[in-house]
Amino acid sequence: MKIVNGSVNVCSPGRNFVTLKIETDEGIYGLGDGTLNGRELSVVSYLVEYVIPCLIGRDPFETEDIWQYLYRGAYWRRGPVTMAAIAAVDVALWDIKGKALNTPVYNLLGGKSRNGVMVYAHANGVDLGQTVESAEQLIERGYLAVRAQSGIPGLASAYGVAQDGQTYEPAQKGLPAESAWSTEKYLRHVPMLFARLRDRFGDDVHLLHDCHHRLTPIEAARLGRDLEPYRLFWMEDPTPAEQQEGYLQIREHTTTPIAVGEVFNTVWDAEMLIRKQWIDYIRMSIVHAGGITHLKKVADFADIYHVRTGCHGATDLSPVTMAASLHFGLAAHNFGIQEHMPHTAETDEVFPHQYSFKEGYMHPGDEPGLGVDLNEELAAKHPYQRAYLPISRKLDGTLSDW
Ligand code: KDG
Ligand code: MG
Repeated sequence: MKIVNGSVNVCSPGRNFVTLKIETDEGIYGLGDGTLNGRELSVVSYLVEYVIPCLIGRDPFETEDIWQYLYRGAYWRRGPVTMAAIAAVDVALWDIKGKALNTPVYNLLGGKSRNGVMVYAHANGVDLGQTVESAEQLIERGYLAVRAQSGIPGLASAYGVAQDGQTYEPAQKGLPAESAWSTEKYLRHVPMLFARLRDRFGDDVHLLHDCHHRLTPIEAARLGRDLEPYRLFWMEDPTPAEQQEGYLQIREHTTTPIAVGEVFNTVWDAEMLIRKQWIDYIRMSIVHAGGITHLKKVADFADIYHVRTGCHGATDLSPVTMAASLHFGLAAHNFGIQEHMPHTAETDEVFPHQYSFKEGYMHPGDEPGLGVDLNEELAAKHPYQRAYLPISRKLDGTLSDW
């Protein structure tokens, strides 16, 4: 089998998505996601101008060699644009392999290690009461694990909290929105949220929280300690991880489990974190970390050090990535949990898919390949619109981590 064509679709059914379609001389095609929130067209240009021409004529079964060709062969390694483009190719090729062999992708990754993929959903509200209510609705819908984010008294907006009863979606049209941040107010408020949640829902539900890289290591250590009575499943992205040793400081002070990695691109971003066992969950995603080929290596490496997976799954990761993550999560031995932030109905229509949710678990379905498609006619009705993630400033105006 030979690759005969590659094309990139950019659409915006509620938010922007970049989808690569690779076609073969046998009529089989595969899809890969290359969406990089707020920087989408840079991946498009990388794929169209530099990557696709190198794929024509190649055997789509050679996922390892093609991955190495695109990674080592570029000389300029790593970075989110490069790795999202490589991921788009890699996932499309695994989709082709599955279809050609008439088997779901999870069978190519070792087969099922479990019956379903436990997912967590997002509860949020402008105050504690609304967040508890939102968690209750999710638990009633069958979720066994809930991430909770709440508005903070004295701050007009907070990460992960929807405005005016809308669904939370951070990227917005126009220039980047700005929000105000106060670590002090946040650190006072979050333990109250989890006290309320544990009190209301008891011990069985898994509770998670995302700090979104906003704390210093010692602030995160303090939050981890304050949250210990509420036994979180994880505290996510407590501090930026460019300086990996910051995580040692957190680890030395708290037993609250730590998750990080949604902005990582290769195993090298997490190598020390994993090897030193400073984290419990690695959250790298298939789309931003070079595809299934690379994430499998990361997971196998992490497995040796008791680190489990917890792949990023926000709405800016398209249904193609969601499907790929579910195949991966069904197969990986050290799977921990998968994020599930459901897409809008418009997005689900543009990307018809086999995956489904039942009683706290998701399943990728048993169709050959990934079990997800792209309705190009419908996609054309939702043209790309430039959008940015917000930025964040401290109360005195200093730019801080969003
Ligand atoms: O594009 C950025 C989002 O994917 C990110 O803010 C979502 O932190 C996130 C999460 O954990 O889902
Ligand atoms: Mg996050």
